[in-house]
Amino acid sequence: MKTQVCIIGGGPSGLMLSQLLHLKGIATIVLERQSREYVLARIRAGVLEHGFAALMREAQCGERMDREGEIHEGFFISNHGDMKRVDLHKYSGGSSVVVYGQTELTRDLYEARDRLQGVVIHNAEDVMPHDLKSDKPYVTYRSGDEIVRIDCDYVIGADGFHGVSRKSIPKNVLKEYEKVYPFGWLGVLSRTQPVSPELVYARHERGFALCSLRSQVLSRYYIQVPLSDNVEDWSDDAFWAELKRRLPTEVAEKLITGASIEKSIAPLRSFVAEPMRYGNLFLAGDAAHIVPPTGARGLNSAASDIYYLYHALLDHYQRGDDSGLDGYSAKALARVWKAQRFSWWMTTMLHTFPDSIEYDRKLQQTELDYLFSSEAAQRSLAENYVGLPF
Ligand code: RFL
Ligand code: PHB
Repeated sequence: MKTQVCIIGGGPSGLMLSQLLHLKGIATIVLERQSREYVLARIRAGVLEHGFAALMREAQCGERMDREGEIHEGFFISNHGDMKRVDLHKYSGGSSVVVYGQTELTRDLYEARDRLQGVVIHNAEDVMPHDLKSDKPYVTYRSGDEIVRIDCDYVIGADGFHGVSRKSIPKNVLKEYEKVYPFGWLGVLSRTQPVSPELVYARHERGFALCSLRSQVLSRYYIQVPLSDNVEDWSDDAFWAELKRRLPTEVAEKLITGASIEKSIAPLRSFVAEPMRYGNLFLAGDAAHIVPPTGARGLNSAASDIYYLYHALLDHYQRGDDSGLDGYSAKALARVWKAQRFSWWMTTMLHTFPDSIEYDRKLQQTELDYLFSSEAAQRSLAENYVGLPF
């Protein structure tokens, strides 16, 4: 097989890039290790910044997001039960975020790919990029007993944190920065009315908690748990009881509980790989960087990579201009590191660290006091949460 751009990974990053390029007449093939059902069963992000939403519209798949997604102009931070609102709209110069699940967004992208008869190959095993430093790179994968080869101009590594793309860059070329947090988030999805129309991020000595939502009938809640905990340790009843303990009384009293329809633990980690290009391989999204979810930045950082890559590839194919491709890694990383900084700051301010000393806890408290006493600090938070410009 032959294509112009071979994309490894059929998550939001890979599908979005494939759709955008296809609309401009650039041929792509997407190779996805899992089945479509598997990809669509993963429950992940819920908050989209406007840059991402605009990209969805440009990819001609924003219709359902615009109809069903909720615009949020603020959220709450509770500090040991004392709840204050962050006015995103006021402090970001009129911006906001869109609450729309990654699962729904991925479904919309798959449907858009189907409408244009885009090629997405599922259950592609042993995917392997080759000859990345040459101008004739290719990707192989296994389908049953058959090894299939795809010749291409460029390979995009959009295969998430555990993918093969980043691992195919020689160790002496790649520099990896990593910070592993000593806790995870236990998340529950339930078919219940959300406790609050806006998200509630709660700091509590028992651990962080977050009240989020997917719609007015679907809630998403998280609590900080030690890394040693297993999902099986947590019955629904134990989860609801612990969540209530960490929320302000007036919120906990209103909480509607129900059976969980998904329950999972995600470890918290910050990670960046530099550079994001090796020869004709370009990394995008979680394949190159991940953040702890506290700042809702993960998917939104993937969006800016895709935006830069899309324009760089357009410049190459339409005008023979390679400056965008040459500058991709540096440009993407500049924004990636700002998302890292913000996610680290939110995580540090709101979680309970098992090894913290009294001094650290005093600083956490002071950080929150300062935040709500300073318009400049709230402006900084809002500017980052709604998304820095691409
Ligand atoms: P994905 O979604 O991991 O997709 C990569 C795809 O590549 C496939 N793959 C392979 N395919 C072929 N060959 C191989 N060798 C392959 N290896 C892997 C995988 O099957 C998969 O389908 O990466 P992508 O597209 O870059 O998207 C990134 C986002 O998924 C991620 O950043 C967000 O979910 C992070 N995140 C959040 N981001 C936000 O912007 N806002 C949020 O509110 C938010 N909340 C979250 C989150 C992530 C969470 N978890 C579980 C880590 C909440 C949570 C709990
Ligand atoms: C979610 O709804 O899954 C969610 C929302 C905000 C975050 C992280 C996760 O910061």
